[in-house]
Amino acid sequence: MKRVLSGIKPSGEMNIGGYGGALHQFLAMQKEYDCYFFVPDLHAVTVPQDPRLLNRRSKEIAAYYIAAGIDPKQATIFIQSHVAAHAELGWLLETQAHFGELGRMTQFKEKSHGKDTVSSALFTYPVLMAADILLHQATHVPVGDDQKQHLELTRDLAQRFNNRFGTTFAIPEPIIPSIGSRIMGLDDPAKKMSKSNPNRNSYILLEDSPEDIRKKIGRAVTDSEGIVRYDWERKPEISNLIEIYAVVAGESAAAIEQRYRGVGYGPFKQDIADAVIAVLTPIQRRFGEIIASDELLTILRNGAEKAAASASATLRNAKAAMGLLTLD
Ligand code: AQP
Repeated sequence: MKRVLSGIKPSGEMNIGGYGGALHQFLAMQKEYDCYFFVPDLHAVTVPQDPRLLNRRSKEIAAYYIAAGIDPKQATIFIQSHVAAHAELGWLLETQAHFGELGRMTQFKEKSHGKDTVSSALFTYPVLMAADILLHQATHVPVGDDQKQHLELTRDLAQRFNNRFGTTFAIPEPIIPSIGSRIMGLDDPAKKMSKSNPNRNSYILLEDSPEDIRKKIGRAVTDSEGIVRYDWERKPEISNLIEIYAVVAGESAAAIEQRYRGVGYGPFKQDIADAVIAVLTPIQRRFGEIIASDELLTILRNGAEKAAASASATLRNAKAAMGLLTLD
């Protein structure tokens, strides 16, 4: 059985970066795989969070999963901290991870850069991510470009553990979408579109109004050439806009390039805004219904129960393999 596990951190409001790199991909996967989509709140707290906002955002991310079309009858939707086995396996895997390899993680280097102090949890974050994946025996993990290195570490840890203690974990394969795996900031195509960017014009939120979407895309940086071409090397600003357009319109970059041959950036940007609005409007409507309903909490309760059941055998096997005393 092919199983997928993935999630979006509740570290800020959801934007179309996470939609393109994750949520949009989840939708395509739910029919083909046994899917576990979770809200990694334990990952969010590796950097300071406002407790009240974290609480609300965790619910919101789960509501966006459903509003975008994840069917809770097919997929298991849950909050990471509701299944204690994630933290427990995280600790066991930390005993197998090397200090040096964690220090080489690009995301850690970026997130700790220029900070006087960072939490030790930020340093061990990729090990918890490995635990999330291995605990549920995920065979496939959809990841954005930026998460490739963490998945490589997950595979290394699984292999190291299996070699040392006997086969316990499935070795997961990455699924990197050909389009949407890197959506960069609207203000700077060298930086990933991130929830934690303080510049609100750098991203389009899933909750943005049509007016805000038009404004933000209108202000998105371009070059002065006036040629719509998909070429990340030479035209990162335009390539990023094509990437966003391709995700929301379900078209290839080549088809978009073709259509805007000889047309300037004005109409191109207007059409992107229309396409983003067309995708987000129904999601926003459903989100409004779900977030206000009791159904969401029922879905999360059921999801946590199912995820805990799926986790228990692997956790027990991992503990027993390491020689920890078990009573069953
Ligand atoms: N801009 C993006 N382009 C493509 N994929 C992206 N993802 C996130 N942003 C982009 C992918 O979405 C999944 C969930 O990511 P996450 O929210 O758990 O963590 P993140 O990548 O750290 O997201 P942010 O927005 O940058 O959060 P902050 O600012 O809090 O660190 C992942 O598969 C990710 O690749």
